[in-house]
Amino acid sequence: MANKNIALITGVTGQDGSYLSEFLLKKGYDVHGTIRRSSVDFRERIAHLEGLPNFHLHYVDMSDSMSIIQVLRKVRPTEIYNLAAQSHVQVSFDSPEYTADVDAVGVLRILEGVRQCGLEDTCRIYQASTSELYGKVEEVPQNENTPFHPYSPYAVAKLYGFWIVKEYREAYNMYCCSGILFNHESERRGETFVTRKISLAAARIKQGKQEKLYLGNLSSLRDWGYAKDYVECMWLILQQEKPEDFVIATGVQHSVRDFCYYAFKRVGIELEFTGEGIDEKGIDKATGRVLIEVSKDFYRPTDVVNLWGDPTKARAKLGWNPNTTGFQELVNLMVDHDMAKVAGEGAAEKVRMNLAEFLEKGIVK
Ligand code: NAP
Ligand code: G4F
Repeated sequence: MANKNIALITGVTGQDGSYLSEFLLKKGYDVHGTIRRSSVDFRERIAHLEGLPNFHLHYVDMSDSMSIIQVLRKVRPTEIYNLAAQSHVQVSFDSPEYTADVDAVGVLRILEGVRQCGLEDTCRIYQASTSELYGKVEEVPQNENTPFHPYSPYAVAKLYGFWIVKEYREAYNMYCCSGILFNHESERRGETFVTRKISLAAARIKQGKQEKLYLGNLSSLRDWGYAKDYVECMWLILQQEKPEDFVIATGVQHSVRDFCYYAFKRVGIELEFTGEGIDEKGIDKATGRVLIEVSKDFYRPTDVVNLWGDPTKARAKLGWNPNTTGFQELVNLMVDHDMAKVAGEGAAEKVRMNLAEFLEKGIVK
C-alpha cells in the first residue's frame, strides 16, 4: 500500500490555513492543523472542516518548542506548511519582540524539531515567506533575484525565517523552501488588513451602519491576488524534484485608493478623490458626502509602498496561472460577501460593529 500523505499545517485557523486545508483534504491528504489555546472560540474559518475523518487539530504555540516537538513526534508529517505567524505589519511595530520570537525563531523551532524527531529525510517543509522582504524596494517588479530590504519588525523577522530555511537546506540537505508570496486576500481575510477593512466599510456604509472609513496611506501600491488561488502554489512548491524558493504574485499592481474605488463602485457608490496626503478625501460623487478620510493613526513608522511581483518563475516551473482571479473579481467577491454578512448582522453582531468603530478611531489598526 502506498504511504499516505500527511500534512501538518501550522496556523490552520488563519486565512491561508483554512483554504490550504480544504485543498489538501480534496487531494486525499490526512490534514493535521495546529491551533492555539484561547478562552474564546476563534475557529470560524475551519468550523466546516471539524469532524471530518481526515482532519485533526493539535495545540501548538510557535513560541513553545516542546509543543512543536510533541506534535511532530505524534503526527510524523510528510509535509509541513509553516503558516503560523504574527502576520500584521503594524502590530509588529507594537510587539516587535513577540513578532521576532514567533516569526523568526518559530521557524528555527520547526526545522530543528524535524531534525530532532529524525524526520529530515522524509518530511518536506514549506515556509510562508513574504513580499515584505523587498520592503524599501530596490527594483520593480520584484523577482527571486531582487535584493531584500526589510522595512518593519515583521519583515526583519520573516527575513530570518527565509535565511534559516536556506541554511538548513544547504547544511543538512533538507527539503525545505520558501514561497515569497505577495499580498493575497479573500472573504476570509482578517478584518484589520486594508482590503477587508475597505470591503466591510463599503458594505456597512451602503447599508447605513457606518458613517465613514478612516485609512492611512491611500497611495500605497500592492500586487493583490486571491488567497484561494495561492494555496495551490504552496503545494506545488513542495512537489518539485528539488527544493527551490518561488515568488508568487499576479504581476498586476493597484493602489489602496483603487481598491476603495472599485469596492464602493460594487455597492453602487461612485467615489471621487480630492486633496492630497493627510487632506485627501473620498467623496460620494452623487451626494457630495465625504465617505473616506485619511487619519495619521493608520500611517506606519516605515511603510512599504511599492510591491509588484514578477511571477515568471512560478508560471514556468510550477505551471501556475497567476491571473485566475483578476483584481476586480477579487474586490467583487469580497464586497459581495460582506454585503451579505452585514445584512445579516443583528444584535449579536454589535460587538463586531464596535470593532469597526475602534478601527475608525485608530485603537485597533
Ligand atoms: P493569518 O490569517 O493572520 O493567520 C495566522 C495564523 O497563525 C493563525 O492561525 C494564527 O492563530 C496563527 N498564529 C499566530 N501566532 C501564533 C503563535 N504564536 N503560535 C501558533 N500559531 C500562531 O495569516 P494568513 O494571511 O493566513 O497568512 C499565513 C502566513 O503567510 C503567515 O505566516 C503570513 O505572515 C504569511 N503571508 C501572508 C500573506 C498574505 O497576504 N496573506 C502574504 C505573504 C506571507 P490564531 O487564529 O490563534 O490567531
Ligand atoms: O493590508 P495591509 O495591512 O497589508 P501589508 O502590510 O501589505 O501586509 C500583508 O501582506 C504582506 C505581504 O506583502 C504579508 F506578509 C503580511 O503578513 C500581511 O498579510 O496594508 C497594505 C497597505 C500598507 O501600505 C498600509 O500602510 O495598505 C496601507 N494602509 C492604508 N490604510 C492600511 C490602512 N493598512 C491597514 N492595515 N489599515 C489601514 O487603515
